[in-house]
Amino acid sequence: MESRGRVVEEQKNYFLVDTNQGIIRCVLKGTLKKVRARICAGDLVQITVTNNDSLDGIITNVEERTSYIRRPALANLTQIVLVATLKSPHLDLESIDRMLFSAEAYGIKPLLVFNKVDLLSDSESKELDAIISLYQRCGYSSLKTSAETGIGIERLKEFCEREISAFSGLSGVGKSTLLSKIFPDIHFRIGEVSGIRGRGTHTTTNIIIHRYKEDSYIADTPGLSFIDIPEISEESTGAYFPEIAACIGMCRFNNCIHDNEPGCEVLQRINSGQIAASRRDHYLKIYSEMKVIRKQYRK
Ligand SMILES: Nc1nc2c(ncn2[C@@H]2O[C@H](COP(=O)(O)OP(=O)(O)OP(=O)(O)O)[C@@H](O)[C@H]2O)c(=O)[nH]1
Ligand SMILES: [Mg+2]
Ligand SMILES: [Zn+2]
Repeated sequence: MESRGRVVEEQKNYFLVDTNQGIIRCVLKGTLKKVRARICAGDLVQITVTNNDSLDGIITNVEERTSYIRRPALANLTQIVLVATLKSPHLDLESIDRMLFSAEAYGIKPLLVFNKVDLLSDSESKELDAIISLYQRCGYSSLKTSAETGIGIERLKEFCEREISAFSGLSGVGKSTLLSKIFPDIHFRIGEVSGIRGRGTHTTTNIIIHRYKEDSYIADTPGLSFIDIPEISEESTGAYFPEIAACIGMCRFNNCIHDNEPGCEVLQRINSGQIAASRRDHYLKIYSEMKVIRKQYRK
């Protein structure tokens, strides 16, 4: 019987495919084996169910993807939930800007979630509101949550509807705790170091996509602090900072990198408070890194 579904887990020799008949354990059709590396969690596939009782099948075809990130290998993500905290761990704007940049370059919509708001004093809450408005001006939506008191959890669930999401953010910001609020029946490791280093003694952890609702999935990606930096030219770095991209064509020099050039529109907007200096600094840092990466790439 033919069916269609989504790969929700990649195991050593099998792919688990979520279909309307349930989870089918599939192998790859011989002719697809050479593209095996390209099939991963999130892929939409056509399958032939070979045994209705044991729920076994064969993947016969893979549909074209709308997005793909290499590490962690995930296909068709539509949303990256960037979890951050003002306190515990301390807010790191550079890591946020790097993750926003990667999400933009991969063409995946980011959502900023500021967790642990229960820990904030009044003045710290104001500080957080200023950060949220900084990102609002770049066009990014934010959500304030507390997995401790439940603030914002219902809204977070709404934001995950009809999306394929992955949670990302520095260790300790509360990704697993938030996921456990969305999926009360699933065990997530909380308060344990799950980063690359901490994973040493464990067997390789699979990337699993949990079905949240019809057409909504959330990827459980242990230790996902950063997603891969995409391979782009350094000149296009600014295109993935929306407020810098908005200045394209407005600087005096058309090859302006918005460093210290005369007649730079970005600098002018920083001076007038429309663009945050921190965003431009992080953009410049990534720009020079992309330059180095590209040089290595050319060698
Ligand atoms: N006060 C408070 N503590 C929280 C909140 N959310 C999570 N925590 C605590 O923060 C610690 C880290 O939470 P985790 O969910 O393990 O963090 P993580 O982002 O999954 O960390 P890694 O898996 O290492 O990347 C745990 O001790 C949680 O109980 C919150 O909203 N408020
Ligand atoms: Mg975790
Ligand atoms: Zn400029």
